[in-house]
Amino acid sequence: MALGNFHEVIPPALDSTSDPPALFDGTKRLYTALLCPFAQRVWITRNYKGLQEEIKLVPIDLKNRPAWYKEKVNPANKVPALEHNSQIIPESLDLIKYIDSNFEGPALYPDDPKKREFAEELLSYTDTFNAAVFRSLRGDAGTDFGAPFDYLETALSMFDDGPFFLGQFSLVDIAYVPFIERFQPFLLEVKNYDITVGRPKMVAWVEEINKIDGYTHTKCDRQQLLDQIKEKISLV
Ligand SMILES: N[C@@H](CCC(=O)N[C@@H](CS)C(=O)NCC(=O)O)C(=O)O
Repeated sequence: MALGNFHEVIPPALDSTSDPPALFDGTKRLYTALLCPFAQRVWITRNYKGLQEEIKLVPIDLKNRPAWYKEKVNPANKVPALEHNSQIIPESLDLIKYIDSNFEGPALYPDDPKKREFAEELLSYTDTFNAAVFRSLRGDAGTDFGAPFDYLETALSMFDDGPFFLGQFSLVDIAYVPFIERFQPFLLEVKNYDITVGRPKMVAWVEEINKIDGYTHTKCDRQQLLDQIKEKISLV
């Protein structure tokens, strides 16, 4: 799937001074934040399925959130959230599955039961993976940078019908890529650790995923990502 020449103009983020959109008027809206890796998962899914015209992006300024966002859209006050069929659907992993099942476009979840079972295992590992990397970045005792990436390298060896986690590109790749996009340059620049050394499957995965327009159109500025991780490490 290619976005071709589609060049999306991202609307400005809504903040505490902004009025809400015309909620539940039938418009499908993805409430997002451009630097949020969870929201990026949903943005990639929407792009890959060719839903750029159908699902409108509504960026929210997370540092100066509009009060109506919590009151009327998502009581958890987080992005991402999707407005669809008079409902709000939160939580990125639920949302990427929801969009895949409820909208047109190339399927991102295979039918093969073996692949589905592995997909569930990898999707449920994402939080563990992120937490493990953050613990190692903070230098917690008993942690090392390599272990979570070794897990992914082994996972990437499971199917040989393509370079992605389930062979072909899927929701699993989408769930991980925003985080790898952040961890890879951070580990390289700040910790002098290259996640691709000794991990040939990871090398191929990074190369191939960077050919997917639906993803590359969502990539963030590298320096902003490095600053974001630095901020998170000192906060957590
Ligand atoms: N588990 C949620 C996490 C979403 C999340 O933490 N989003 C962050 C931005 S990256 C957020 O909205 N934070 C605002 C807050 O926690 O108040 C998901 O997967 O969608």
